[in-house]
Amino acid sequence: MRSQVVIVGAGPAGLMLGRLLELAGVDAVILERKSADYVLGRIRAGVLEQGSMDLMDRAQAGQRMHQEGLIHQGVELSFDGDGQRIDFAALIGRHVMVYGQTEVTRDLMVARQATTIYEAEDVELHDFDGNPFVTYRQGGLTHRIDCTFIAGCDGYHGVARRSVPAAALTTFERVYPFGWLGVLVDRPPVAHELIYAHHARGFALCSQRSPTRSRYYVQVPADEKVEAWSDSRFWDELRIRLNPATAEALQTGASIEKSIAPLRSFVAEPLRFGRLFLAGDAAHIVPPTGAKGLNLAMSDVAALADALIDFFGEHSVAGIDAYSAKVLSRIWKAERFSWWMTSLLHTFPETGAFGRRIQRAEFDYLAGSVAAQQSLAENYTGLPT
Ligand code: RFL
Ligand code: PHB
Repeated sequence: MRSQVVIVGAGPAGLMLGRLLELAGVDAVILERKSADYVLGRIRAGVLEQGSMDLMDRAQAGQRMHQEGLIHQGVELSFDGDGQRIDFAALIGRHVMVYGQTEVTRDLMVARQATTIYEAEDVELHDFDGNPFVTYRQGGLTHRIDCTFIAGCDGYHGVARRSVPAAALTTFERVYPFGWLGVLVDRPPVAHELIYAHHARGFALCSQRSPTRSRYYVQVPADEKVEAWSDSRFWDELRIRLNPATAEALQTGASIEKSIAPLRSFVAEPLRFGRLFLAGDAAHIVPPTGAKGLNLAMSDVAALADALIDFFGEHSVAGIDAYSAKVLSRIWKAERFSWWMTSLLHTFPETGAFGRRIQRAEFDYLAGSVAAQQSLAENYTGLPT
């Protein structure tokens, strides 16, 4: 088989890239290791920036998002129970949308006309400095797809970045000594907007998926086991970390999903190796505190799609030559913001009482400064592409 582009990974990055290419008449096969149901079962991000909403529209996959997505004009920050609302609409005239990654993925799957090969095992990338091809196994047979370009959209643990010779790649990493324990529950959200809370016992986040479905997180040590957290232990801990009025209003119930995600900052450079490109979590990881991971994946593939469309349509290499430097500049700004939000809101055992006083001062500065709030709002709702 031959395809102009082979995309590895059918997460939001791979599916969006595939959709943008197919609408422009560039053929792209997607190879995904898991089944479609498995991909849809992963509960992850919940917040879309304006740029991601626009991209869903460009992909002609935005209809349900506009009907069911919840527009949020601000978020609430809380520090030891003291609240500060960040009013995006008033500060910078922008907003975000709460619409689950699961729904984004589903809408892109439904919109896609071209081939996605699910349950493709042992995907291998070959000769991406010359005449690239990709092999995979399915049904006991090895298959081969020749192509002009390979897009590695296969997430942090994927095969694409690992296929690059170590000497060609520089990586930057910070692993945090904690993770997020997340619970999904069919109960109305505790508040209209998201609440990001700092507490001496650790961070907590009140998020949501719909008017009847909520998503909550608490910071836990990196080595924590999910089995150690019954639903009642989770709700008790969450209540402690929220201010009393919010804790009182919290509607609890049986969890429908519970999992722990480690927190990490990671960037690989560069993002192009001959005819192989990396995009999304394959290229970078941010801690979820800034709600940036999915949005960065979307902005990467928007740039990559434009570059590939120019290559096939106009025979121009300008876009593919510029891709890595262009997206890395935005990636690092999102890394900085996500690190900063994480540093402000979590407890860091090693920084002690001094560290907590600095965090308190940062929060008080934010509460008293329109400029600081505007900076947060600008970053949270998404920097320009
Ligand atoms: P994905 O979603 O990991 O998809 C990669 C796909 O590649 C497949 N794959 C392979 N396929 C073939 N061969 C192989 N060898 C393969 N190896 C892997 C995988 O099965 C998978 O289907 O990466 P992508 O597309 O780059 O998308 C990135 C986002 O998923 C991620 O950044 C976000 O979920 C991060 N994130 C958030 N981002 C936001 O923008 N806003 C948020 O509010 C937000 N909250 C979160 C988050 C991530 C979280 N976790 C669990 C890490 C909250 C959490 C708790
Ligand atoms: C979520 O709803 O899963 C979510 C929302 C905001 C974040 C992270 C996760 O910053």
